[in-house]
Amino acid sequence: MGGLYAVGDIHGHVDQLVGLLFQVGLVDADGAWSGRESTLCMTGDLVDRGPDGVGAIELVMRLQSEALKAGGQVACVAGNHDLIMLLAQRFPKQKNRQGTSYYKIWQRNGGRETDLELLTDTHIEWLRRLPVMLLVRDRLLIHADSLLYHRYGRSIDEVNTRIGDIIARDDLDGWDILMDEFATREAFIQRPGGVRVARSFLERYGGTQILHGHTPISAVTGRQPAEVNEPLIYADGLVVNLDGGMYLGAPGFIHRLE
Ligand SMILES: [Mn+2]
Repeated sequence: MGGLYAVGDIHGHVDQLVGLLFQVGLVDADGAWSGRESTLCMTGDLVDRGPDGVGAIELVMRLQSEALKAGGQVACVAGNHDLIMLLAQRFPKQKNRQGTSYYKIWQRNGGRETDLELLTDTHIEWLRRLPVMLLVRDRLLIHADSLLYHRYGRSIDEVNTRIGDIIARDDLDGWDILMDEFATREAFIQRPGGVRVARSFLERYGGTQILHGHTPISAVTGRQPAEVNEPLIYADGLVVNLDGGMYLGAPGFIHRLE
């Protein structure tokens, strides 16, 4: 079995990601998967706020297929930015319960017009099928440090199926609720309660450690984004925040778990 690696929210920073992957040997000088049987976990938020969201989608799609052929894996969950871009693409004029159009919400959240122009049906289908939760080896991979997942089920399959249904059926009420839920964060960080919350989350969904993005580490620690070069491991080691804050100008990092 190869190594286990994880990276946080990319937000369109494709060149930076390729550079980081090259440093740890997961891609070669041409950017092709060279990680053999290794596994790379990604927390989602591939798009928005950065230069090349569609390029990030294409990179992850390609690395998934190259890794698979090599006996490795690139596991990626959907982040709220990936989902809101889907909404803006499909229902730009539709308004949420607060009366704001999805297009405007997406734009306010850092949506890039060029990404929407470059987005193809293949990208859209791939995004629509992204899971929101995965067990990778014994790590529980999610996007948000939030208990929103509880609302959708008691198992990984149930959560992925219920959220997948909302997306597949274009259930706009369901979408509204999902987007509101994705605005929450920091569920595992309170002291001392966070440890207990993390433990019960892991008991419910499985795994020994939660991997998440969504909340830049600099926002939690008060450090400068540019200084963040490692994950924030907290809640007695039960939770790993991988969001280096690339969209804030941080260098980003790849965390080796095994
Ligand atoms: Mn993010």
